[in-house]
Amino acid sequence: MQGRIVKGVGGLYFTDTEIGLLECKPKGKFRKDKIKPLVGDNVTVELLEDGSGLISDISPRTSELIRPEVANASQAMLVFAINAPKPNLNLADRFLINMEMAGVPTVLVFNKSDLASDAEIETIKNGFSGSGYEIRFISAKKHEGTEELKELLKGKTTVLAGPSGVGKSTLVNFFLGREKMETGELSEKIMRGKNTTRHSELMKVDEDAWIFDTPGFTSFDVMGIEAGQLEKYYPEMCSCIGKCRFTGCSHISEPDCAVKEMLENGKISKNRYDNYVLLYNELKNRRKY
Ligand SMILES: Nc1nc2c(ncn2[C@@H]2O[C@H](COP(=O)(O)OP(=O)(O)OP(=O)(O)O)[C@@H](O)[C@H]2O)c(=O)[nH]1
Ligand SMILES: [Mg+2]
Ligand SMILES: [Zn+2]
Repeated sequence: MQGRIVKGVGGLYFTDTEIGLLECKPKGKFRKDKIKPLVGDNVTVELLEDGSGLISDISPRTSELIRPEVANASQAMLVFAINAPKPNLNLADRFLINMEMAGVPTVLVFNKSDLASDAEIETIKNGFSGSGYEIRFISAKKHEGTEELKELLKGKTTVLAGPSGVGKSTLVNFFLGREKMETGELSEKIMRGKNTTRHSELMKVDEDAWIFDTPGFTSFDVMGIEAGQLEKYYPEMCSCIGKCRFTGCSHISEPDCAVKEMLENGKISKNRYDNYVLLYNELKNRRKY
């Protein structure tokens, strides 16, 4: 029988099948081969006598993310609040780079427009100008921009990701049309989420639209690339590759640099460029093991 893992808790995998939700364990061979089933996996399940299931095969994945740890997402929505909690745009770039590496297209969603000023929205827009990423400003609570966002789910498996307290689960509940996911207030003193969602969960919005709700994160490592490759993961820089005076230009202090020219002409935003420099130096100084 075929199924799809919708939730995993402590080694148990809840799998959506033609006969309903089954609690499944993976076959021993997976542990031996160091393969971990992921939420989102399409699997073959054998029904056991006690009514639970045994995962006997995992279909090849179209994508695999490490953070959040999900399989077969065809699109990501990176959710931040416009101002409560304040967005960390460096974290946004880290996430975007990882999605570029994983080959998963990402839409930027800035939530809580009901609490935001036009100036705050403008600052965020400018922060991503030239990047090519689609940005939506919405209010999950007041249902502003949410119907339009829901349109983007069609035909896709979308993973909602972002820090705690930005409204991912509130948005999921809007998409589902019911209060399935628990949501949590921000802590008042530090305006931060309380990590209400603890496990990634996959849900069906429609026959052809699935969404993952995922736990919030506060940090994000860029793994598996060298500083010199970072430019490849900034889409707006791609047109510059090879056009600087020096081969291997870091785009930081060299003269006649095509990227710095873009910065001067406003074709790459200061926000994106500054984060590039921070990440470049971080990758450069990372200890090699
Ligand atoms: N004002 C306002 N508040 C919102 C909006 N969307 C969500 N919230 C509130 O923000 C708080 C956090 O929402 P959640 O949906 O729990 O956030 P989350 O991103 O799922 O957080 P974690 O599960 O902890 O990662 C709740 O109090 C929501 O009611 C919005 O559009 N406007
Ligand atoms: Mg949540
Ligand atoms: Zn350069």
